[in-house]
Amino acid sequence: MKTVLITGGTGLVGSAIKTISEQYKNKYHFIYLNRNDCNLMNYPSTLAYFIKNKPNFVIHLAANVGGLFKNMENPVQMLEENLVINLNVIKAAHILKVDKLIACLSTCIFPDNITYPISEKDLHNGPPHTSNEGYAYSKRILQTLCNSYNKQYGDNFVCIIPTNIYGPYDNFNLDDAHVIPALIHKCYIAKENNTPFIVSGTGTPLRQFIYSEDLARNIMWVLEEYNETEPIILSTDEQDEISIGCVAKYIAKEFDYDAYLEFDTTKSDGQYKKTASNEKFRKYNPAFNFTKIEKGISDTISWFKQNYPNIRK
Ligand code: GFB
Repeated sequence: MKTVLITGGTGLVGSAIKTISEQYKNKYHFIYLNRNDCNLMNYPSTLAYFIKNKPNFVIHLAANVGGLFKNMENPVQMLEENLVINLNVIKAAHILKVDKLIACLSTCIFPDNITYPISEKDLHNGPPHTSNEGYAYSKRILQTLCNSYNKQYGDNFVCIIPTNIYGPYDNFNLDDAHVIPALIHKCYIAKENNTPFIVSGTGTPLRQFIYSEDLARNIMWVLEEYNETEPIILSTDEQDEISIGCVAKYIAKEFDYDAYLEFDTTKSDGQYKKTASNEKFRKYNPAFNFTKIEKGISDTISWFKQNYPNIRK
């Protein structure tokens, strides 16, 4: 049986892979690595862990991630920590001659001043949005690193580029979280205390949101059937793009929060939009059914309510 090592294995996407892994249990031995098992900031520890576990495949999800406000406040850590983690993991995967490694980027790393929709070829065609420079360049360098190992040594390192991800097992910390988990937590508190549900910014920015379990299925497809080494965007369709204000309304409805939504326009809107084309993915998967945002938010909120005492917050 082949071994699949998942770095960041207990995070949002790693947990989603675990949720859908039942169908693969006779085919792969999955290892869900988290920071307590191995410090990926330390190369000797990283290499030792890889040598001990001898992965055939690596799904590299581990990263210092966060929402708009965490990125705006911590560009140094978002750049430095991700650079170090990526250098260590990619080098160890090369040393162990893994059959395939999948590295996870994000559509926020594409140039900000661009003709939409974004496609894979645009990745390095201009500076990213100022709100997430540190993170964006650490991920662009990860793509260049994978490309360089493929060219120089013939490795099989592939980069996936998801849009904004949400789902169970996310980080719901009010300051560091991405928009959907942050608003779910805010609305929960507003409902509990009968206080205003405050959305940061104007609520007009647009985003494409992919449900974590859909992304997990897409990643297993990339592992098993995507034979290119060129990056691929994993995103819902363009017409599923939605405003932050609309997302907040779906969340309020799910909590039966019927008071007015308030928008704190002193807070940043970040990038107005980053509309991504999934044409390449659709060429391979014309019939893939992405979870509708209302259903995804509803399932995430059910999980949130059931697990509130133990969630990351
Ligand atoms: O998911 P998010 O934090 O990041 O979404 P980005 C930000 C959008 O949601 C902005 C609005 O327009 C915010 O004004 N928003 C409203 C909120 N209320 C809140 C709130 O309570 N918390 C947050 N976080 N946003 C990130 C990148 O960009 O995209 C990351 O910074 C990563 O590096 C991620 O790539 C996928 O979509 O703007």
